[in-house]
Formats: sequence, C-alpha cells, structure tokens
Amino acid sequence: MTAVTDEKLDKQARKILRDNDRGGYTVPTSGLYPYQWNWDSMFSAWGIATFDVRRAWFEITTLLYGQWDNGMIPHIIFHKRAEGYFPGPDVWAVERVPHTSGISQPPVAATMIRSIYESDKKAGRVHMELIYGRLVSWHRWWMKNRVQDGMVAITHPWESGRDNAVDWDSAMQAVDGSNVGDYTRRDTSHVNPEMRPKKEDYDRYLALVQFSRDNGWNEKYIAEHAAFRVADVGMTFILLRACRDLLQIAADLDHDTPEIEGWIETLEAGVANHWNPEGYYDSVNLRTGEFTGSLSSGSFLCWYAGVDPPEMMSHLKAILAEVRYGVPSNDPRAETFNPLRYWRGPVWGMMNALIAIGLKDQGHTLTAERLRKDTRELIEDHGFYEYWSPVDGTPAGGRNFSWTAAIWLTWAG
Ligand code: 9WN
Repeated sequence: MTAVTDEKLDKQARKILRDNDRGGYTVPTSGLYPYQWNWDSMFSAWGIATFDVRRAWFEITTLLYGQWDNGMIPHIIFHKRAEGYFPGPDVWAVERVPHTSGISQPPVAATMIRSIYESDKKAGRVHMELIYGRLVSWHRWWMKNRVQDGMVAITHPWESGRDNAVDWDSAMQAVDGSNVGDYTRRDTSHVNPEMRPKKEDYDRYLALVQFSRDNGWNEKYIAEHAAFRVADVGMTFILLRACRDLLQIAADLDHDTPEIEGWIETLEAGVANHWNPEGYYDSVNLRTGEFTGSLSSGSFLCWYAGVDPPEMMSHLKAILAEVRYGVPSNDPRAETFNPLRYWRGPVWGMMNALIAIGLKDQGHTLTAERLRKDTRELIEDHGFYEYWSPVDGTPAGGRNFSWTAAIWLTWAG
C-alpha cells in the first residue's frame, strides 16, 4: 500500500461520511438505510472526529434528541421523512418527536465518545459535560430493565445489531410470524435478497415489533410475556466496555463513580454466565435457560470487554485458519455458515475494529494486526462495503457505508 493510495482512500472515506450527512446526522448508507441508526451513528462520529470534531459532537447531539424520558436511546431516529425503508415510523407507532423505533442497539456510544473527547479535551469538555447525564441515564436504563443474572437481554434480534445471527435461531422458533399481515420489504429492492434475512425471519421480526408496540413498549410487560428474550453475549461485552469508558469519563469530569463501579461489578459477574461448558462464550435463551450453541462474532468481543480466557484465543485462531479474511460473523465449520448472508457468515469491518481494539488492549498484537490487514485489503480491493465474504472477499450489502468509512479513518487505514 503506497501513501498515495492511502491518501486516495482517506479522501474517499471522508467523502462518504460527508455524502451520507443529512444535516446533523449521518445515515448508514444512502437508499438502504435512510435514517439515523444508533450504533452506526456513533461509529460515524468517531470517523468524522478525525477531520471535523465539531461535526462529530453534533452527530452525538442529534442521536440524543431521540432519547426517551426513561433513558432508552432508540435504535433508529426518524428525524425526517425518507423513502425506501421498512418498517418506518408508522409501524413502530412511538408517540414522540422525533419519531423513533421502540428498541435500542449496542451501546458503543460511551466508548466512541470517550475516544472523541480524548482527542478534543479542551474544547470538547463543554460537550462532554452536556451529554454526560444522558449517557448515564441510558446505561441506567440497560441495568434496570435488561440486565438479568449480570447478562444483557435483548427483546428483538434488531436490537443486537446482528439481525439474523445464529445466536437467535432457537429462540426465534418460539415466535409466531404467521399473523403479521401483508407488508412490503424495501431492503430486498436495494440489495440482493440472497444477502439479506429470509422472509420467515422478517415475519418474526415484525411479530415482535407488533407485540411490543401493542403493549405500549412496556419493559416490564415485555420482560414477562414476550416470546423472545435472549441474553446477547455481544451486548454484555459491549455494555461492560462502555461502562468502563463511562467510568473514566466520570472520573475526568469529577462526577461520583460508585454507581458505575457497581454496574461494572454486576456485568463482570454476568460474563461467567455466558460461558458455555463446551468451552466458549455464548448467548443464552432466557426463556429456556439454554445456551444458543453459537460461536459467533459476538463471542469474540470478550477482549474488548477486558476478558481474556485462553480458550477463546484458540477458537479465534482455529476460525481464522479456515478463512481468508477474518473475523467471520459465524463459525465457518458450522452447518449454518453462509458466506454472504448478512450475519450468518460475512465479515464486518466495524466488528473487526472492536475485536481488534480488544485484542490489542490485551496484548494480542499480532492477531489484532491480522484483522487490521484483512480489513484494509477488503476495503482496498473492493471499496467501502457493508460486509464481505470471509472466504474470497466478495463484497456484499450496501456500498459507500458510513461505518466502514469511519473505521478506515480511525483504525484500518
Ligand atoms: C435493522 C444499519 C443497520 C445496522 C445493523 C444491521 C442492519 C437493520 C436492517 O443495518 O440492521 O436495524 O434493516 O437490516 O444489522 O447492525 O445498525 O446499518
């Protein structure tokens, strides 16, 4: 890789983030995802901060416009009308402005914001002071409503950010998708349907939205009665990491820390409950108490959360030996593996960034570097795609993707 090509890709990455700017918030990609998505937006802010830190703070502020009074930060903020995505605000039927979805998404915000703040300590302090309380109330919402036995529960596969991952297969069997009525998907008109979740998945996704909507997004009721409730191993690791970063922010701003320290203790204890006796971190179907039997990319976020069992490194090495480009979102030796179907096999650049950050923190620098090199090559050879085949690098999903551009500027490039 020459410096000239590097510069060209840097320029392209910045252009993608600017082109995907809708006036204060960044869409994941034009067409396929025309609104502000929670974790995408925080990756975007991280990337934008490398060339326009004021705009990065604004990105964070617009995400927080969508925060509910109970602290929840929704997975989509529908700031203004846009065509081409289903389900839109009418399906979620959340009565507030701006309209939002009714579920959340992986809380990478505190981690990304800490990094932006570290790079903009002086001028950024005023922003940090302003949003700190909102971050705390979001974390408090997770701890109060979603933490069970120290593990983070999701109420919908979309909440995990890893929509059709194998982790949800067994739990989704209990969801009846046969009565959701007629609807028209829009995703399959933007990208190849073979690279997206199947119709039977979508029927169930909608059934879960309708159930929670019809029950007024009441967390207590949903916790007791919804068919689907899974302790997501990726989510537990992400929240644990985010709490550690929030603690550092709190200390820096001179705020009290015992509450956050308590959350960290709870989640650290919960990590043990994700340990499948087969020898790896796994999600747990909370309706049956059974492990989901999936060694997926969520499991490999352990290092990102500061957890480093030798077994996980052996698994990662075995999996990396099977594919040309790591980390696949599903175990390539599993029957369910599909190299192009979304979260059932493809490699995702932003997951690689999180996994590699963790590996590096824990001193596994060579493996972290392999992930960076793989990701660089995928972007250099094909462009800023949503995801790729880990087998041969075939690009898939949306093009000119914001978080792929962001991780190029911050980590891969
Ligand atoms: C549903 C926007 C989002 C990402 C998720 C990814 C995908 C949405 C969809 O796109 O999910 O939220 O319609 O497929 O799985 O991680 O935030 O990029």
